[in-house]
Amino acid sequence: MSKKEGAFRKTELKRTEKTGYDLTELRKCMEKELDPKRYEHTLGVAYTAAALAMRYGADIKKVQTAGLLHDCAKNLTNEKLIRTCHKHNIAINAAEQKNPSLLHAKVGSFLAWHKYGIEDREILDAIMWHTTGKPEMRLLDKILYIADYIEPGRNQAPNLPQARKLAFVDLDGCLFLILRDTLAYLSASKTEIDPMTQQTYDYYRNEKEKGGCQ
Ligand code: DGI
Ligand code: FE
Ligand code: FE
Repeated sequence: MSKKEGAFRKTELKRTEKTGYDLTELRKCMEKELDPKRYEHTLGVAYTAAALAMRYGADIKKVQTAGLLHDCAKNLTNEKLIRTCHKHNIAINAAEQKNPSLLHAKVGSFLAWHKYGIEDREILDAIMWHTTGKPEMRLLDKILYIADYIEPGRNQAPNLPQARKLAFVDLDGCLFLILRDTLAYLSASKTEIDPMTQQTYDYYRNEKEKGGCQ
């Protein structure tokens, strides 16, 4: 790996002809970048996402990549998150202004591209939307969103046993359960709700009512 010169000097991931880049290398980068608990969570998300990819026929390497990188901006301070957004023209909405930690998803997606050299739009999008979700999520987006919530290290959320089981039976049913519980939690804790979190919930509630979820 090259020495860091600028704050976001591109990390040179070892690339192989067959795989494009090496997941082991990416894992080592995250071990250096994140605190031990966050790194454990990251591994949990990557393996849970891989299991879901096996179940639903998604690309296993892509979901592991998204899982490994999804919280790569989590150790940045609020100031650094905001500075990074200003420097690279990443828009900050009112909810993010009030609660800058929400920006770790957008900034994480940016760093996955700019620092870690991931070019796959689907991976970058999954990272971008992993906190709020978004309407019309792709399979990869849903897998990362759900894996982040149910990975083995999580123990706080209500209905975790149900969500964990449902994830392997009914992906959209599980997605809705998580969205519903997240919104209930946010409403109860009276924190700012990002418009995208609300829009995602409304979209999937509507889908559920139409019976359009698979
Ligand atoms: O980064 P992680 O902790 O692994 O997980 P995450 O990126 O899903 O972030 C989880 C937190 O984000 C969780 O406490 C709920 C919160 N969150 C999700 N949507 C919103 C939100 N917080 C606020 N304030 N507003 C939102 O719309
Ligand atoms: Fe996150
Ligand atoms: Fe996470």
